[in-house]
Amino acid sequence: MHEEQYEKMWEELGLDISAHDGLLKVLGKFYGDIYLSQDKRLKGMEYLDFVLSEVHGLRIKELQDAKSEGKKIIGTFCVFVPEELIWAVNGIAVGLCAGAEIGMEAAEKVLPRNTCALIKSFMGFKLSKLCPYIESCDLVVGETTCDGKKKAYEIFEEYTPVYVIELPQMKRAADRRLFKEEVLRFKAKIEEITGRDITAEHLKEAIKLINNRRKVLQRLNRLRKATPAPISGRDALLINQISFYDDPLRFTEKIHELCDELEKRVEAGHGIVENGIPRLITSGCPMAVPNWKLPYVVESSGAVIVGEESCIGTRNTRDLVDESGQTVEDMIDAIVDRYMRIDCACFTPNPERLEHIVEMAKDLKADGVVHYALQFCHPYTIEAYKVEKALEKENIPMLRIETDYSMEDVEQLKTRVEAFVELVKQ
Ligand code: BJ8
Repeated sequence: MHEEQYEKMWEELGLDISAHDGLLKVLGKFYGDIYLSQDKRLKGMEYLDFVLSEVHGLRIKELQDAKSEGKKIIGTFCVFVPEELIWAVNGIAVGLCAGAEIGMEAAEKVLPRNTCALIKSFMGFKLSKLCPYIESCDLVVGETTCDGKKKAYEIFEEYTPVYVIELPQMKRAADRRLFKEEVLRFKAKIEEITGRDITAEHLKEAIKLINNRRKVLQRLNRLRKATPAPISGRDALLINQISFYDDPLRFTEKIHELCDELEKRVEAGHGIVENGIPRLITSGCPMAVPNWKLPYVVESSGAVIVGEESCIGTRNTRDLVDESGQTVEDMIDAIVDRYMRIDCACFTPNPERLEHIVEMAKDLKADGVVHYALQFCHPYTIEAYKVEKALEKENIPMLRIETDYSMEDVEQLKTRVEAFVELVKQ
């Protein structure tokens, strides 16, 4: 499709065309500097480069075509939204990204300045008319995770249709009951807006579809145990980021191809870096597209990232939905069980996350952990204390980073990360 045709599509979606052009230019330059400059990239990354180059083009066109066939597009901001229900009614779930600084000024007109960058970003994208994904959505699904998101959705719904799922804050039997009720309420909502009932057959297919996408990402993670690291953390993060909006069937197929290539590289003992380069994992808040700042800083400071303990990472791919259920009721229970295992810092207490981080660090032979939290994110900035203690017990060093989406602190971050890399080398 030609650029002019895309422009027509963006106009029809109501985007601010000149601001949007500016965004695409910045994104292209940023991507070139951070991604295309890497050595020894896998051939399979070409697919990801293509998807990203068409992030506001081809995929949006696909969504528009699906809409004209009567499909509904449902946007989400959190991995707690059980997307299987959306796919089961022949809808399309899209993880809305919220990883750019753009639109902050507009966002700060309705939100306090000291709100986390992720929340300001989704508000800014909407208010500045910059995101074709948000504009394509028939419904955006929010959730009561942190206070910031919960309250921001009340404002967001003045601009776009929003539906909020109540999420418990603890994991007792009563909390599971509450969440199950919420999943059923969401099921009814999705059925209402699509005019379709969720059948056992369709739900089963949807569970498989999304499990398969999780399985290929698990395969990718297993391959990253190899020494030397066969893929950069930046590329692995990008793969995880794209999983939120690409077609799941195509994505799974393409990432399996990439993993085949990776497997050969591992068998040959080749890597993206030299042997002996410190291996780090990042842990904490999700890094949404195009938030590549920290991975770039880490990987240009003499280390390689071998895992992401994050919702755009293992927190989203670790657990599968049990596929043995035969009735809708069985499958809803399996979905509830799987989602209640997510170890987001919004829960209290949250010991599973600490166990998972330690387990991951050992499994991936990581030399250290970079704890990443967005400024003003209370769940993750506060939980960093417990994470540090848990890692300390295992003699695994941790660096605590609090930042936002601006580039102003890059040099300062670099100095701190370089010092940490020196420390873990000893
Ligand atoms: S399950 S991590 S995707 S809530 S960074 S907006 S927590 S103040 S993103 Fe999240 Fe779901 Fe949890 Fe995952 Fe609030 Fe913190 Fe901002 Fe955050």
